[in-house]
Amino acid sequence: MLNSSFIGSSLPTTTTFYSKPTKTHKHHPTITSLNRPPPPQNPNPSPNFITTISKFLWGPSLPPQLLISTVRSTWSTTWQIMMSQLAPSDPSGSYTRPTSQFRAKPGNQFSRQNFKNLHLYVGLPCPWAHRTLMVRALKGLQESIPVSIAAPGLDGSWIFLNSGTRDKDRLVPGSDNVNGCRSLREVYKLRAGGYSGRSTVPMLWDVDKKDVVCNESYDIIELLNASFNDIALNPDLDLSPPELKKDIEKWNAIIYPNINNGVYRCGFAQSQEAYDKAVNQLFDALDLIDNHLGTSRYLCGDRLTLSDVCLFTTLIRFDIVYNVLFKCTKKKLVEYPNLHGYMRDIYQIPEVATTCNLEAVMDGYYKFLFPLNPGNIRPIMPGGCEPDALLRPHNRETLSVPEGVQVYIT
Ligand SMILES: N[C@@H](CCC(=O)N[C@@H](CS)C(=O)NCC(=O)O)C(=O)O
Repeated sequence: MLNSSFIGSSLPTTTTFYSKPTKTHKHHPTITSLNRPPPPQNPNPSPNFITTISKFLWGPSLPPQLLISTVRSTWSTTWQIMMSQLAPSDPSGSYTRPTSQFRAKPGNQFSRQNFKNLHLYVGLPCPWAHRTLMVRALKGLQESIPVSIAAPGLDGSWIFLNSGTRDKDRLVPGSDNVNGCRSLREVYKLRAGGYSGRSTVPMLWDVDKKDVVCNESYDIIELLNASFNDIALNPDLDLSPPELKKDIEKWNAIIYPNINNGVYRCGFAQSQEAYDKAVNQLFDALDLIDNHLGTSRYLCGDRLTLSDVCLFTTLIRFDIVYNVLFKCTKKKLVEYPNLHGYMRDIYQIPEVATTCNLEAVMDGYYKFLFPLNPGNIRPIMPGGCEPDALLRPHNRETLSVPEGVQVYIT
């Protein structure tokens, strides 16, 4: 939990907070081997079983050309059908992300007085949900806005685990703590008006009215940042201060289409042209930001903002997932000195690290985005992405304003 000495205005210097990893970091719970065997959930039939069946049907010498051409055309058609469900595209084959149905902006659509008892639904692999967990932790809202963490089910929907294990140091999937539902779809359906759309995370739920308040991540992080200061343990932290709003908007306009959604546009592209366009835009944007971060600690200068939160949740998934599964192959993040140091700088905020369950991220993407990884094999964790490597010194304090000046707090 965030305490006032962490980001409070009494903090003497920022170097305490962003110091090189200390013993606490060394003992951080996320330092577990990420290459340990995956959980015993295996959706694939045994290879021996498949071999026996195919030998029975075709004998030991099925002509490989026939096998390949038959499977190729059947698989391509099935793939197109699955992708049109998973990732709708425009006529050029470019992924078009469906819009969120429940919006809430601080002020106009959301008035704090009308909401007393809220609950957050998330899934750990999801970068959009991760934003909300980060802002909730940084603002110290963990006690007042509890969370239920869904796991990806084999059909790609979000489910709750009855036997959810508890881990006091990091977030793990578990049960629905407020409605007792078995799936997120069931929760959405509890609302008075019913629901037939996509049951996505993150989702902010009104416990008293049994209704969805919002399922758009950027709206939720704006709300968490600005609308709950009466119950936040860290109300002085403003991740979107008025004087930086224009800068934040400018960065968001680069980051969202080219990077956050850009990696999905690479991975879900259904034509070569769509992929080429997306991948070039992605790496142009990464190059630009890497260059900017050579002289600026965060995107908007010395203060962490919502733009950094949004960029971070894509960067932390980059080398373990997007580089491989989504074919974002031009460079690995570890090859970008400034971006990689910047990512480590943010990761080393203790409240941020507790929101990063990288095992759950890898399991989620490789096992459940089945159309992109039909064999369901989870690749090994790249060495540079183990928590030990993420805790390496970043030395980015030197980019902040002179020592002794509090740069984090208004
Ligand atoms: N625009 C939404 C996107 C949320 C989203 O796409 N979430 C995915 C997980 S990464 C999801 O829940 N998908 C389930 C589905 O589409 O059924 C946001 O930013 O909150």
